[in-house]
Amino acid sequence: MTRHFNEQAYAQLKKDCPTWPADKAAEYRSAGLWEGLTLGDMLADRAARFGEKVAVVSGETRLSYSALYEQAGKLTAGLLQLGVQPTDRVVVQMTNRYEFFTVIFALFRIGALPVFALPLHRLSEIRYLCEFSEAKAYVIPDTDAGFDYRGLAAQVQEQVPTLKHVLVAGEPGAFLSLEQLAEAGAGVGAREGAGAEAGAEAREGAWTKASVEAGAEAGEGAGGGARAKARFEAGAEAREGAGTGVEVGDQQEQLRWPLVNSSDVAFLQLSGGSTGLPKLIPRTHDDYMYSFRRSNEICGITERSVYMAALPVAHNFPLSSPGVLGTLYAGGTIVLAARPSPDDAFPLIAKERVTITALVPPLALVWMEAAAQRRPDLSSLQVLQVGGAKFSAEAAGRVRQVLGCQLQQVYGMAEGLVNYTRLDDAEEIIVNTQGRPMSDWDEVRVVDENDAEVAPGEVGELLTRGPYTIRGYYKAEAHNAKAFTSDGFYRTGDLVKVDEQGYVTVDGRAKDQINRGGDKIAAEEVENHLLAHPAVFDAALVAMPDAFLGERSCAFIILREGAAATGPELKTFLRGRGLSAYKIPDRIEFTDAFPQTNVGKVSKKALRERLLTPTNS
Ligand code: OOB
Repeated sequence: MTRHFNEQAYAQLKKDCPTWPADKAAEYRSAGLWEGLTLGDMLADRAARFGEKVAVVSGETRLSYSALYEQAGKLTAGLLQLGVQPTDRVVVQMTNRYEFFTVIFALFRIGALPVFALPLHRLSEIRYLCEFSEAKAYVIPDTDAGFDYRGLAAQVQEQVPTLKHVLVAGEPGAFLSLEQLAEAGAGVGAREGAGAEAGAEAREGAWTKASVEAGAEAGEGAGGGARAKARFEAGAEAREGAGTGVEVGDQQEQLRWPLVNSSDVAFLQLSGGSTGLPKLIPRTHDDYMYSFRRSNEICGITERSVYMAALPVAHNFPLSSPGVLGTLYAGGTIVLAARPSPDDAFPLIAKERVTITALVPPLALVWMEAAAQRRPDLSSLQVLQVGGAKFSAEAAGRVRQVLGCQLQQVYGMAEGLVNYTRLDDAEEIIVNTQGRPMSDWDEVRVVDENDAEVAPGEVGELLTRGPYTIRGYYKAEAHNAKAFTSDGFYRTGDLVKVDEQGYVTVDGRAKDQINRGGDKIAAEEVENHLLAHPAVFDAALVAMPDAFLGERSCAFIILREGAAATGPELKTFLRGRGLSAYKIPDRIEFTDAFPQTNVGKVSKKALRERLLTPTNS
């Protein structure tokens, strides 16, 4: 059993993930924003500190901090045994169940990268993610909401040769279950002689030590936690010294722990995107931990907080704003709702005394309507965060009265920047703005088409950079040159106004994307699928206003001469290509020609306007 770690893979990953220039990184470190700790360190430390306290509630399962840490440890050993190594990518498509945490913390500890897919993604998206990230493994639930992910995985594995393993939370079918893997891991960890092996492997290089150590630890259970705490504190001290954190400690200490650097990329998050193929967002341990640590301060998350994840937990909003990771950081309790419907969520809020949760605007509308009718016990709920898409001031103004809690608007992006209204802001600000940047270190510019700053209060595109906003997408050199300014600002594609206090109001969008109630659709991606149909000559996808979702999508189609196709046929065709349901156009319109801009491009603005004038169909 050799687990040689390939230094080349590490160098390649560094190349594929643009990161902060050295001077900025040093600044963020010396200011204490980046603490020099990894997500793995965090869990180990919290297990030592909070032990038997409940970390995650998921259906009938209640996992304590120690149990979570221990299970993640067993899985770490199991994954290593399977051959998962540092820098390997693993597509994680998990519904809201506790295994999400054991899996991602096991991967963090190895230094392998979860690639976060959403539960609604289907063959088209997953195949692409696996191919593009050259994923070694794919983690799924068995079934959810009547969908069998194992069937999807079988198809993906058939089509993506690099994909060696499919791991299943629940009934594995033809694959391997996480439970079996953890058992195997526990076996390795407990086996005598693991130490000897450790010695042998240690000689092979720093990274191999990680694998052995994880195995040894898995057998130790909560005992490892105390050591972890020491290391966590050592890391914090190191910050004051050299500033590199993980490198401190004597040889002995290093041998005991996976050598994952806090400045390494921890995972790849999926971008909403506006181009043909989805982009992957590399987030480091340092930057991500800063983002949820700071979010905790703003959102008042403490060890008494009970955070309910109603949205899919892998999305950046419930994951880190401050979300489930912020909650674990603080030693609070996470409650996983299988579904965000009032039927599922309201009883959970009452039973678990949930204090804070996050929703996209359409769900907030559904909750308000249901609450007005049913008068559920939401007395524990202090804060309702709403974000992901524009929340109308009209609806925002009703939250307090109808749900009896404080509203917090959240305007964020997986690329980094997150804006929050503050809990003590005046009602007028909370209702009418999307908040202000969470950090004084966030740099924000509002610019016109020529990148010139607009006058204060005027609408322009928001550009941003800072200690938790990426400097480039994974393996996307050409795209990065356009999506970032030469001095490293990310072009959000959002049209905003910023007032004198720095509060942001989202006013529209410059990017070619549809925001369907928080679900982002890259127009070009859907257009490319439509163009693959033999009868389609040209296609343009645009947003149409919708009272409930904010926006829905409409595809304008020009058919080839002599060819015929109906709307329903085209939708069936898209589904057949494995496109997930929310990307299937809500409406399809046939036309003879597209209106053009004065530079001869398709005018999506004119197409959107066509949808507003009932005479044009
Ligand atoms: C969140 O992240 P993403 O990556 O799914 O989407 C980001 C985009 C933004 O660029 C903006 O276009 C839109 O979603 N958006 C909003 C918004 N929040 C996000 N537009 C208007 N009002 C809002 N409140 O959606 C996300 C990530 C972290 C926290 C919250 C949301």
